[in-house]
Amino acid sequence: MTYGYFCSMQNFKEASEKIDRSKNAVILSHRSPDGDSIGSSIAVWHFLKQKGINAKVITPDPAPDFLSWLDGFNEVMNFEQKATESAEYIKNADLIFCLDFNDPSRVGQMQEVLESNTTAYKLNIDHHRDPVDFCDLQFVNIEASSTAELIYDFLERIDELSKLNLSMAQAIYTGILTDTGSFRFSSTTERTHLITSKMIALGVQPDEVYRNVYDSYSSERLKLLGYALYSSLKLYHDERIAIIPLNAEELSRFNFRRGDTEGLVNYPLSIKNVQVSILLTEKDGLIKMSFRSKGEIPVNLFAKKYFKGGGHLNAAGGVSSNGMEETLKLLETNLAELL
Ligand SMILES: [Mn+2]
Repeated sequence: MTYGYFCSMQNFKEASEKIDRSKNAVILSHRSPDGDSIGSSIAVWHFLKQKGINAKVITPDPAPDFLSWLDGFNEVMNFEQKATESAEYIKNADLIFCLDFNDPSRVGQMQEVLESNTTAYKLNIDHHRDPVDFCDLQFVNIEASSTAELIYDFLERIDELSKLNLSMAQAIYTGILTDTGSFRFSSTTERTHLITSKMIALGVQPDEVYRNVYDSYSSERLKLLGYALYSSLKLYHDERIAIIPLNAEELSRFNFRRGDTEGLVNYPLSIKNVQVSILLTEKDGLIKMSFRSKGEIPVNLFAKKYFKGGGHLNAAGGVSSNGMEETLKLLETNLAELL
């Protein structure tokens, strides 16, 4: 494995040659795909198609509807609905892109077939810390705002920036927009804006992307947001920590659909003193947890210690199989560690 931002140019030369020789590629991303994983995948898909390579984007479970306007979204296949067909694609691939995840277990049920293909050239492009060694080339920069930003960097290193077109630019822009919380997280850098400006030069219209991504909610989603903030939000330690617990019954009351709680965890951070925000949602008997923090509070370490999770300093995830009540108790007992 070659790990790090500064993979040698020799590594990129090899990657470029492998891509040129490839006939069948698959592009995989993590469970509960988001704007960054789908945007990055669709950008790479357009690139490979231009190279005359058969390419398929496969996600472990369905991609959220707010991305359906992206050119290529309808071609995305998901393993949950088409397990056999997806597995065939992965088995027959001679080139595999693993985007926006740092550990093969993040692809859920696709892990086995991904690992059983030992002949494909595997590339990992990602920005999560502590990557597992599982690909031939791991182009990982934990300081990058998003994997989408790294797709641009990757194309630059393999000298393929000339392939960028509007569809790719929209996909990359969407990945950056959603993973930076609309350019407001600390991961937003000069480089982020530089790449964004190039996407705009290619024809991306920021207001149009914003409307497509954020102004496409159902009325039920907006009511769920209202309910979560009015009824569910709890504040602890002088309003320095916020928790929003939503159980399965509450979610179904608002006809919950995949993606409906996306971004919800960020709202409590707008309260003056809140340093940490935690969202708990119940699905299939599991409690899914999202953590956000301001400044130097490492929610990834907390998520790892108690909830089999991980992620970034200011944005992490975790999971609990102990039910809502017990999970809340465990959280409340240990919250002070976060301050
Ligand atoms: Mn990402």
